[in-house]
Amino acid sequence: MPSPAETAISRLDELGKISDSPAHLVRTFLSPANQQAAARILSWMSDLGMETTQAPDGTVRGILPGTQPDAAPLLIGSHYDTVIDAGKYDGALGIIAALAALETLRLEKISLPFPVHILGFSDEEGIRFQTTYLGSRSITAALDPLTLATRDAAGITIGHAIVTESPTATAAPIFYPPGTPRGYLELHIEQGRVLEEAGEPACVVTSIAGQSRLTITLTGRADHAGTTPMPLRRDALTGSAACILAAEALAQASPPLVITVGKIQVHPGASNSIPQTASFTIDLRHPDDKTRQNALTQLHESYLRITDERHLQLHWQPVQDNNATPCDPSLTSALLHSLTTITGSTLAIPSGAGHDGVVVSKICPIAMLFIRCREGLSHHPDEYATPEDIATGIQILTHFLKSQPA
Ligand code: HGY
Ligand code: MN
Ligand code: MN
Repeated sequence: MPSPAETAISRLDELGKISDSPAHLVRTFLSPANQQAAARILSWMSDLGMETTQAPDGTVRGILPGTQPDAAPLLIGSHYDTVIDAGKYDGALGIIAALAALETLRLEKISLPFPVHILGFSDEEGIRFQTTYLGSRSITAALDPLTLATRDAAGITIGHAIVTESPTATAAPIFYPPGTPRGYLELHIEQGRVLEEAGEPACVVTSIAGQSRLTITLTGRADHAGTTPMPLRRDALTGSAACILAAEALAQASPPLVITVGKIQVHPGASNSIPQTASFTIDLRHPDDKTRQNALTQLHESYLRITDERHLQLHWQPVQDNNATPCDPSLTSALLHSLTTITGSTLAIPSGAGHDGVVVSKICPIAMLFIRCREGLSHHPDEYATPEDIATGIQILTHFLKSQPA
């Protein structure tokens, strides 16, 4: 009989093969693979005797009532969507490790004095709609009309996708009024190099960096590549190149600011036509919100200058803004106690990556546990965490659950 940690490894492998592409791992909001992954997670929750449900947005939940079913529940979860050409640990590990911790308690015949709700959020990465945290936002409040009107590359809105693509479009939402859960816990790979350099398997998280996501569109004029002299051109792509390098220069000059342009689309996209429009994404992050906002202002001013010089139109479209989010000190110190008990470490670090805890912190205290990942690599198919470190993470989660007061 495989141990809960061994089962966790095989489940990670299994989920890592559920993809919308034969070429690489990708699961996006309400995609067929995302729905298939949701069904697998629900079946694992049922195997644990959990009461399961799936929300209209695809978020899944398993409830283990404990000895006092009316007590405030502890939420443990992560997301089951992925980026494009993803690794199999980002998100999935948090859900699968939570299941393994509950399985461990079951084998030890321990019932907790409070309900545990395991949550699998349908969309955290925001790949299809560029809006992050859709799943966790949907458990804290109904998605607002502006969000529901957000369109994907095919022009489909989030609202329409839920109505036409969700297998549980008419299900009751999963919703927690503010203050009702006792806390939220997420185990996640670090996606950085601190643990590897410290030689530690795990650490707790102090805060989650704030992030701004925007879509920038430059509009010039299409023209003939062979007959248009350089001074007469209004080239949206070379204008974007200047803007993208300006973003890089701004971030390089002011660490730990980071700015990423991950996606660009050009029209008409013909090799012998001067690009008329170019649309690219900006992902800008900093641990301090004021510094992040100042960087955004600086970038906007430089784009106004660049587009003015090049006779281009600028459309500066904020998509989503999330402030830096501190983890709850008391929940985190309880998690730190479990970390120290199991590994001897007292390491606590900030997260440069975004996590669903940013949103869930609006309704209850949050805490996060990081697990070492090789070379800090993530959002990459070579993302890797060792079975030993995963087993250690499950042990820490289990110790934390057992140590929680009624
Ligand atoms: O982008 C992030 O930080 C996370 O992986 N969603
Ligand atoms: Mn991610
Ligand atoms: Mn993640």
